[in-house]
Amino acid sequence: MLSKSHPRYESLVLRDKIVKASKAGYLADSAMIAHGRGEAFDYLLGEKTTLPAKRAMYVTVAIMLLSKNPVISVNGNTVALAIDEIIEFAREIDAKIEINLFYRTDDRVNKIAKLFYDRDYPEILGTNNDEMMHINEIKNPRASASKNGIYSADTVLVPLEDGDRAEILSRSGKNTITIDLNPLSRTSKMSDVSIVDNLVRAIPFMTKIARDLKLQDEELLREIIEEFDNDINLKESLELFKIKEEVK
Ligand code: PTJ
Repeated sequence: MLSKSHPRYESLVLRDKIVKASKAGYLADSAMIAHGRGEAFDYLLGEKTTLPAKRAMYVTVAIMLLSKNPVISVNGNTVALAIDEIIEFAREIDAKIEINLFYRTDDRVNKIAKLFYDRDYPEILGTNNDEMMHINEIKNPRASASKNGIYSADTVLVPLEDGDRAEILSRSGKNTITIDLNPLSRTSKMSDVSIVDNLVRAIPFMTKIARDLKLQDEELLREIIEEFDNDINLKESLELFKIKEEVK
């Protein structure tokens, strides 16, 4: 039992989720390494949502609200850390959710799909029953996507995406939005909007933003998007990675 008084309580809760998901058999073998890398970046960021991250999130929500077919991509880590928050966000902005695994196996897909069915979310895409296509006809498993989901999407939000897939998505002309704690990753550099934040903070924050932006004029949403420059924002995100404490 984790004690709430532990100074690293929140971080330990996330580790526990990853460990349980790993035991349940739906995480990639390297999922813990990916999580650990994320933890290290988050530590250096002060485990707080930064101003550039918030800016990128407003732009993300504006783009998704204006999109015809926005899709949120989920992998093992994302499901382990934030499945309920993802469903809530998808419902708030009327987006689809697609299982999109870098290390895809039928068993992992079935296990993840069941987690969505158990939460009364039968419309989950990317399952083994789904019609899968190849983005831009690239015959590479990294380009596979559900016909009604990522394949035909105009906007794709991909937390923790691999660089190859981010590149394929970005080249396909889709609005590619990523959540990645590493501002130097190929994924962050390839994307149209890069949210440098922990997805466990970013997703619920965007649900709140959506509740506000849904009430605003489309013109305001377009202004938010037009004023945004991802390269500048990414540089600002990077500058916030510094050691703020002195060693005694
Ligand atoms: O479930 P699968 O098969 O799709 O596999 C998922 C992983 C994450 C194992 C796979 O995509 C992978 O190997 O990813 P990478 O290349 O290790 O990249 C993961 C990136 O996500 C790193 O840049 C981490 O810093 C970042 N990251 C890790 N945890 C979080 C995160 N970013 C935001 N929020 C997190 N909680």
